[in-house]
Amino acid sequence: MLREDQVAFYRDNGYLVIPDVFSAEQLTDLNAVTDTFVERSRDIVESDTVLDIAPDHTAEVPKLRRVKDPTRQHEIYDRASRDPALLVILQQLLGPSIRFDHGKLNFKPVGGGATIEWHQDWAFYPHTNDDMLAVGLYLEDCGLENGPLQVIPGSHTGPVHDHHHNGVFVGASDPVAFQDRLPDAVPLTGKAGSITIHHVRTMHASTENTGDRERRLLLFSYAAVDAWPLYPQPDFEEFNSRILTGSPTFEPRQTAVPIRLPLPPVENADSIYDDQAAVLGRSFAA
Ligand SMILES: O=C(O)CCC(=O)C(=O)O
Repeated sequence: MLREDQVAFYRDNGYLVIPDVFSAEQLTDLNAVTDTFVERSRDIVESDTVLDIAPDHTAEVPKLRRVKDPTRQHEIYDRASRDPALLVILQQLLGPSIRFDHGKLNFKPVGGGATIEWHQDWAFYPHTNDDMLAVGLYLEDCGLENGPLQVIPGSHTGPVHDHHHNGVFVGASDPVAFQDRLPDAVPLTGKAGSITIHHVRTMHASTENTGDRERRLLLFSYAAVDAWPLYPQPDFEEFNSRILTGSPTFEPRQTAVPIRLPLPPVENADSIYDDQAAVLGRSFAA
């Protein structure tokens, strides 16, 4: 359980880091399965429905960027997304009724890894209310040199920034718009088994991995059951099948949240990496 001061910190700052949520045994199992996806990536030359590879990926030096929808790829990730200790924490932050939204497993291999530009998840999937957050589980220790997630404290109560460029949704915000806040950015480092939590409107980003250890970040997004997506419209049955605690509702809760639509998309974009390739303002070297 989170202490009261941790809950208050999250409400004020829009993020948290909690050590030791997952055990060494859970991490061993998660990493063993994850190794099999890295091995599998050696056989492909372009991204497919499961694996997203970087342009410089080769069989000899695999540059896997992401395992897509990990909870659908292996039950070990599904189990992690429903971990009882995690659910208790989520209920403290989101209320009693929780729906799993989506997941991804992002890598930053040794010697680089994709830079993620500043953005708000909310810009990708606005809902009727913003009781939504993302949990990041570090499968390996993640220090400053490994490209940890970075957040701008308190940005979850500010505006939803423009994530468009040339009239297209590029999934990144030009940092010129919030340059004064960049010095406040906090890197969320942590030992393997730690989790990061960021509110759906918190500005976040990450740089490349300059260390000698791979960064593996398993990301799960969750929502209060009564947060209804404005875009795209979900399949009601599939939507409700992802409820982890509580019951379906026909009454989405609406709050006064700022909204921008992630439309139109970049042509043929399949991930944030493709979206952000078209971005204008760059916070980090491309
Ligand atoms: O992998 C990262 O460092 C951040 C990823 C992220 O923010 C995203 O995929 O939306």
